[in-house]
Amino acid sequence: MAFKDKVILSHRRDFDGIASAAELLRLFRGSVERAIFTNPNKGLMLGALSELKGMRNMELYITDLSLSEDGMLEICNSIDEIRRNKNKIFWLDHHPWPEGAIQLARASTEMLIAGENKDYCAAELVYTNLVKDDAVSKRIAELAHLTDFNIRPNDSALDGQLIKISKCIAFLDESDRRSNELRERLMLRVSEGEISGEVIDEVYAIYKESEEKNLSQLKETMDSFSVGNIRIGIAFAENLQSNMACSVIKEATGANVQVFVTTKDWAAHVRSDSGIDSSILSKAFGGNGHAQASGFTLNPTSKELGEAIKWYKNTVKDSAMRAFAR
Ligand SMILES: [Mn+2]
Repeated sequence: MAFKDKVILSHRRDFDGIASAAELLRLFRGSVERAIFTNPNKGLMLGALSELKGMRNMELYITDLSLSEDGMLEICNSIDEIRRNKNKIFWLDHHPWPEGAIQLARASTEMLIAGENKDYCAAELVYTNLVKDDAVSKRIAELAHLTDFNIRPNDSALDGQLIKISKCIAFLDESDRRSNELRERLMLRVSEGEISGEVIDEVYAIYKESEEKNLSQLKETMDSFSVGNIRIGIAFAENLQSNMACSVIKEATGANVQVFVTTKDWAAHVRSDSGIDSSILSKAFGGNGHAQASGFTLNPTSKELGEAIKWYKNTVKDSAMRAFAR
């Protein structure tokens, strides 16, 4: 059987994940069975993979998702199980992978491009390794590079569009039906090489309503402290685009390391000024990332929001004292 259905499993929270899927959609036009979006933690990855258990004779493309340290074996077992149903697995990612993870995933995939890549984001890896020749996809990959490496283009109109679509994507980082439908439409729009208009305006209007509420929560929970030359700012909101939230924290506190925590999933998004390695802090909590952009997740025991935030702040503070004191 020559014809195979394609299934895409990509990163839900950022433009690079959506862009990788949009390129594959162009490449495999008409034969993409479905695109699933998730984030690289154990629960979400296993949940996404479990949706594919009954499928046969498909090619599964996993993009912009790393294999998380927590759940590494279970995730690979789940992939092996999918593979035993005559499916093929192609996995392309650029995040740092935990020790032993690449070797583990190698045995479960037909193609694996993984591990920290300081030059290329996932959409660029998809372009150079799979797409190879398509002007629209090339452009999509270039745009993803800008957002993923936090590079602001000189063209202010383009800058505005990238900020806007990134906010929309972060806002849609949920698994309810409405978010899934809007994200699907947004991916289709990107696959046409468009990053503005239509569904993006529609999502942005919904996002704007919630932004005000989230920004005031961010300001109310903001805190900062110093460890030597390093000033760390931390703040919380239910959901905001991470780069934007971190720049608000930086502006308000003067911090050169900014920690933004989304209380919907307790994920911390860490950014730092150049010359400071934010991943030192993230790694202390079992997270990962690059020097200027990293992340980790802590799970507060208290269900009460104020208590949980207080606990989170204290935990980060204690650990930052040790991590950056070295
Ligand atoms: Mn990426």
